Amino acid sequence: MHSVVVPAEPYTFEFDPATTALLVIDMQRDFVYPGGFGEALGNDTSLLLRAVPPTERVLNAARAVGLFVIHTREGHRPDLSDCPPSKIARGKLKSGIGDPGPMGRILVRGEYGHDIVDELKPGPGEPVVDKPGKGAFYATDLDRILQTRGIKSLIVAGVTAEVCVHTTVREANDRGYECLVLSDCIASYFPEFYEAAINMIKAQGGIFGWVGTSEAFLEALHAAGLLQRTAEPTLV
Ligand code: TIU
Repeated sequence: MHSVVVPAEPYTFEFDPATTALLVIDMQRDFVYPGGFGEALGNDTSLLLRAVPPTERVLNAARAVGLFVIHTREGHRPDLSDCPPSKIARGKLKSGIGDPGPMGRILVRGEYGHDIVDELKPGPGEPVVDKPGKGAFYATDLDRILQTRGIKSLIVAGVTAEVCVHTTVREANDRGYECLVLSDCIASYFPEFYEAAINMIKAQGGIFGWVGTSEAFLEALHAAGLLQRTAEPTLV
């Protein structure tokens, strides 16, 4: 059964809410705020914040219509026993994985910076998958969780577009999941990589999946009769 139809590229994305999950990738303070891993890598983190408000709208809508919601976090055990030495060494960073920072030890589980931003805080019954790598399927039980729920399609949001989002969408695609990536709900430190990441997903007939907007996704939920329209605050 396909009851929701979303205008998307390269063509319409159709999904059954019963077999679809919203996957929110690595919306962690360590990436979107200064003082974390993203800034330690030399990036301007402000570019990532623009994905938070649309993702919050999508998350609220997903909860309202009963979509399964899963969050991921990139990070490591406090003793870094699950972190490849190559990952720690990469970049020759002055301050890197495991080092203390203003939001706690960088990319370490249990630290303030490692956790998900307040706006997108996981709710009850929403699994949080902690992953040591860029892809959310690598060395995690994400596939098991999705299979157990009978999930076939993924609505994807998160950061960063060309790193953890792309790696995860590629992994998901190879496992047979159909992915709709919401373009305004993903972000990159590099505008040119953001564009390329989106283009690479939808090119060649949707070689990795589909690309749509949060607005199109929300409108599709309305059109399917799953989501009530709420009065938007009017400007006076
Ligand atoms: N550096 C960068 O763009 N991303 C990451 O290191 N991890 C994620 O994308 N989550």
